[in-house]
Formats: sequence, structure tokens, C-alpha cells
Amino acid sequence: MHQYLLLSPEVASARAAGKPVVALESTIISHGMPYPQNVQTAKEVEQVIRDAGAVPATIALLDGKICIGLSDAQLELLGTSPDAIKVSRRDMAYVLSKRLVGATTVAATMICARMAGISVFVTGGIGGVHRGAETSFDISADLQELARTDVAVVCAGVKSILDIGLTLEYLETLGVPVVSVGQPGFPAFFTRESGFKADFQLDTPLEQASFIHTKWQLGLHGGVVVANPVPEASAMPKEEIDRITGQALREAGERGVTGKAVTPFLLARIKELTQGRSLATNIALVKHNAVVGAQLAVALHQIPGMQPV
Ligand code: PSU
Ligand code: MN
Repeated sequence: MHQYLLLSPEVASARAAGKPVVALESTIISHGMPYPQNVQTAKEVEQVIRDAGAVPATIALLDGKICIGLSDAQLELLGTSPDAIKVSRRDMAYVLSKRLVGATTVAATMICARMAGISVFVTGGIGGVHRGAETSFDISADLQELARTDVAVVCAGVKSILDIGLTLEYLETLGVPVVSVGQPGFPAFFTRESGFKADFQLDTPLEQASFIHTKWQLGLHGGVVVANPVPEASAMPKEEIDRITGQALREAGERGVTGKAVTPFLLARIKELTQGRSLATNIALVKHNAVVGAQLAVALHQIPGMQPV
């Protein structure tokens, strides 16, 4: 075990018993949703994973340690602390060496999950290529991480705050496969269709597990995007979300929001402009992803040679 890792009692006993574990990120708690829904959702998502036969491990950086699995008090701290730092790959050493409160993004959560031998990670949406990236150079470090770190990331696609077409092009260049679940189309987070197709449709956990195992057996390092569309009943109307996304993007430009503040700003504005309805969609899709991720972890776990090292 790496000296920086600290496993919660639940995760430690899951590992000792050889049970499948699913990683969860903490930026979604600190910077992705408002309090108290953030903490409540985090707990509910963990329970969905338990009910589906796996063990949840929410990841954060606390007191100089990479915490794999968090207590209720630690979830509360992340959900309420204005000082929680959004941590991507470049921020990890700073936050750990300074013993600050760090909420991990998709990129940082992948790194930590890999260190702990966890192969499946569930979130809402991944970062990507921002609109206007040709001048801003704003491309999420999540994409580079997917290129190099061996973790399957279950998400509901990417939000249309991003340039979805360019995000998929970038993933293709990096050799990251994009798999869709239940439909050929790549989902757009709040809505089920982005207008783009995923690379491969794999509907069952067994097919997904076999694909991922084969990739890694081939020595093809890096992640896989498992894109699971929001349930029909929870999806937002496309015209509404497009209009509101446009407004949030204009405001970010007018206020000069840049760097790591861009994504949290857009998420918060979309929530305000939809009077919280986007939050309900967000919560529903993360829970749905938790089911798919837990089933995938169970299936992967049954493949010989896939047990955590
Ligand atoms: N997209 C969402 N919700 C989120 C995020 C992205 O729909 O909470 C968070 C994730 O933690 C993701 C991060 O890894 O934002 C990407 O930030 P950036 O664009 O600054 O790389
Ligand atoms: Mn960015």
C-alpha cells in the first residue's frame, strides 16, 4: 500500500474480503452541487452502489492523505468547506504537502483510484474541450488522464457547456474508447442525445467488462469512457437547456471567468437559471450511473486476473 493512501474501514474490509469497489469523486460534492443536496446525494449514491453489490469509495485529499472512502463527517466537510480546493493532477502534491482540504476531479480521482487498485469510477459528467478552446486553450486535464490511467469512467456524457464534437475528436486522438450503454448515441448529460455517436455500443456489464479487460490485457493503457444516458423521465427539455447553457456561457465570458473556475461557474449558473431543475436531473443521472458502474465492477471482478493488486 502506498504511504499516502488511507482506506476507510469499509473499503479496507471490502479489499480484505475481495469485494468489488467503485470509486467516486469529490469535486462533484464541493464544486458541482449546492449544500445540502451535495452531501445527501453523495450518501445516496454510495448506497445505490452497495445495493447493487459493490462497495463505494468516495475519494478526497485530507490531512495529507489520499482518503479512499470517507466518513459522514468527511463528506460533510467537503460539502460545506468554502476552502475545499478543486484538485486535478497538477494540484495533488501541493494540497497533500500543505495538508489542505482537496476535492478530487475526474482526473485526480482516476489517479487515486488506480493507486488503490480500483478499476471502476462513477461520476456525473467528465470535463472536456471547452467551446472556444482554439483561443482559450481550455481543455480539461480529465482527457489526458483518460489517455494514461487505467480506470473505466462511467458518466452521462459531457455537458453542452463543452464542445462535444471536439471533445470526442480529442479522445479519439488520445486513443480513449467511448462506449455507450443502451443506445448508439453519445449522451449530453442533461439530455440523452448529443447528435454524436459513441465509438461502440455495449449494453451489458459482461460485454463492457470483457472490452475493458481486453484493452488492458493488450497493454493499451488508459481509461475507457462508459457513457450512460440520463433516464428518459429525468432528462431536461433540449431547447431549455440549450438556451440556458448559452446564457451561462455568455455570462462567464462577460465576467472574465477563466481556468479552473470556469466549470464550477457554469454548473452553478445553470442550476440557478433552471430554478434547480437541472440539479434534480444531475442527481438522477449520477444514481443511474452508480447502478451501471457497480454492475460493471461486479462483472470485471469475476474476470480472472482483474482483482485489485
Ligand atoms: N462536469 C459536470 N459536473 C462536475 C464536473 C464536470 O457535469 O462536477 C467536475 C468534475 O470533477 C470534472 C471537473 O473532473 O469538473 C472538470 O473541471 P475542468 O473543466 O476545470 O477540468
Ligand atoms: Mn479548464
